[in-house]
Amino acid sequence: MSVELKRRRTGLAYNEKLTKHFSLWNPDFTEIPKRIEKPYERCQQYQLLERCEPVQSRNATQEEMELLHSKNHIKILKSSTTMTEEELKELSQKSDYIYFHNDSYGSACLALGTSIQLVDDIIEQKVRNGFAIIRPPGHHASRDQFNGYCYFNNAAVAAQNALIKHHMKRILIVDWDVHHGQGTQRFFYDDPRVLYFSIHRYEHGHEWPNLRESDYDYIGRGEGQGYNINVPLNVCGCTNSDYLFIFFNILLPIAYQFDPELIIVSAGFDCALGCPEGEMEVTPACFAHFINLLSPLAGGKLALLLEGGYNLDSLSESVALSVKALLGDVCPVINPTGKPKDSVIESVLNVIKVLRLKWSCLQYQPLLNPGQSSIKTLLPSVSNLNSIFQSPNEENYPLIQECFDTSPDAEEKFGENIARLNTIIQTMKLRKIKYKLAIACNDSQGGRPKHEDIYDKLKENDFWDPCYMFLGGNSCERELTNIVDRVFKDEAQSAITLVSKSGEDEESSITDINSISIFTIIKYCKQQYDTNRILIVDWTDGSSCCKNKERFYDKESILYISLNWSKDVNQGASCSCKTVEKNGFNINIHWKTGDIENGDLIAAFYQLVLPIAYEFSPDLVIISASFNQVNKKEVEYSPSAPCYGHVLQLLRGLADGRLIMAIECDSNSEIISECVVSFSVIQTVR
Ligand code: Q9C
Ligand code: ZN
Repeated sequence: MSVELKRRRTGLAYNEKLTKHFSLWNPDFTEIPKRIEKPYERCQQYQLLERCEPVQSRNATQEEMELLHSKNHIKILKSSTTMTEEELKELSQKSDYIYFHNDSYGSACLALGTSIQLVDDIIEQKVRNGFAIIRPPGHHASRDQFNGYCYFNNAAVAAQNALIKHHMKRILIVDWDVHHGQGTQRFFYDDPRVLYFSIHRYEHGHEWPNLRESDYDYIGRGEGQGYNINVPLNVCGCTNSDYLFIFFNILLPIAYQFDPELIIVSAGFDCALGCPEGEMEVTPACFAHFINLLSPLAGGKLALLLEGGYNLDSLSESVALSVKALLGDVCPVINPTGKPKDSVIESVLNVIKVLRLKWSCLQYQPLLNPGQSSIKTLLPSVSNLNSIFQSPNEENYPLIQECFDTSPDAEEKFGENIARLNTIIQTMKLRKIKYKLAIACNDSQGGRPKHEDIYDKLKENDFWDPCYMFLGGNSCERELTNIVDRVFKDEAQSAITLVSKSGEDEESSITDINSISIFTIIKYCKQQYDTNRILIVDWTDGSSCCKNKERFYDKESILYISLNWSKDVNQGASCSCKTVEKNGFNINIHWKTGDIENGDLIAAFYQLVLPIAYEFSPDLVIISASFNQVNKKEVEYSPSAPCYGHVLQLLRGLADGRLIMAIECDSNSEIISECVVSFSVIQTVR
């Protein structure tokens, strides 16, 4: 196997020594050794271990600990190694939600070193991305403070190490643990090189760690202003819809504009369905979608470090599905998304309100008037502040601190969530597919690249992946039904077919031919596979919307979104198509040639295509594409080929990865290879 192929593997870090640390006086205390054993076991059951590259677990060096922690802090932790139980108890009571054990130092040291190692391996391209199944967690630890089961801040130190040792300039830390990572926030509050983004349960300050600084208006300071983003969740029960809403509206646009070189995820699964700490309802499969959405960024350099997660079943399932997503497996289908909660909308609008001056990608949002009734700034009144927020100098905590809400309402909801979780886990259907991509190349049809051309191009660029499947066909129609069969019979995740202009027929435009192919595909899918909902995304040139309108108009089972290029600059304005017709099942975005660049395409996807597609929840996505406008001299601006690769990667999260792409080609094997490469951004499916 070539080095290039090897470097595209996913790293997995685990060490059973990390199970040694536990609470002596309350062995069932939430942060228990099983929290890493069970997820690792689940990965094994899904046969993921053999597909990953083991990452060396190692202890952090003194120097590494000192990157962000004080000598005194390290000394105290080290001294706990030889303490008696009485001494351990005494020390534990000085910190909030912390217990000390003789192995706490050893475990914390190993968890930290392993985090650094994983991030190093990703930066040095030894692995493409990776997951560290570690404990104790880290994001609550600050320079001089043990807090919330955390001793060393794994994510922050790994990021600092990447800044210092690898001279990284832009690192994104995404913290989806249900608690605010106040430790991480404090380290990088003034630093524009590290963008800290956290979604957390806040309840207007009533949720632990009860800090004023966890609210949305803490956006960083000085040079670092705008590089700290808090999305406070003021209600429980937030779902996939709420989280994806936050991803599409804040995280992803800003991440795109920030353009990180590396992404570290403080991956806590206490926001997952069934976790009693978070009382949120993100389903395990949704984490795969988070990863898929982030994966085009930073060249795929994504390091997930385990933080919280206290329901072993939901934690294990979520971790395993995350690792699968890192491996490039298709994302399991999630329920159609719906309207986010009003409270979440309010938080998102508040975040946009304080950040829109800094991040121009947010400026297409309407300017918010603070007096507007829908966007309240619901900070607690001043008289309340002391009773809600923690004072920093508290120094005496009970030895056994309660964790879960035991009110009857919460108990009942908890029971429902567990039942739902169990159903989800038991009925989880995962597509197991040998080939990543079926490519239809019928050499007998003139006017399009032969499969050898594509093959050569891929090899030239070291993108060759043994998971491509080349198909022929005696006729156009046979070829199309063939690729549909491959995709629905789970032989290939996705498929590409090259649609060519037949002969020299001037009357029928290329666009028409593509439409005919799509019709063939749709008809066959409905006949043979009983598909209910098909999403068509069309970015061919010309005004195909006007023609396709008639054809795709009949049924609500087809959602047609076109991002259309008009060859004639004025055509966009004068085209007779309305932007949205037929109850919203036909959506036309008219673009003028030369006006559009990468940011516009990305914005259209985050703002329109993806939210609508996730709500529609198709069982097949058809992409009708042409790339004639890419790389053409006469066009001043146009999205680049890799940018199209990115949006393809985003669409791959839908329909269990069932994507069929019909590309119009005028013999440009270069661009087609580029497309094929975009399906290989992540490593092989085997
Ligand atoms: N519900 C991590 O998840 N419990 N630490 C607060 C209020 C403390 C969490 C109780 C949670 C510490 C890494
Ligand atoms: Zn947490």
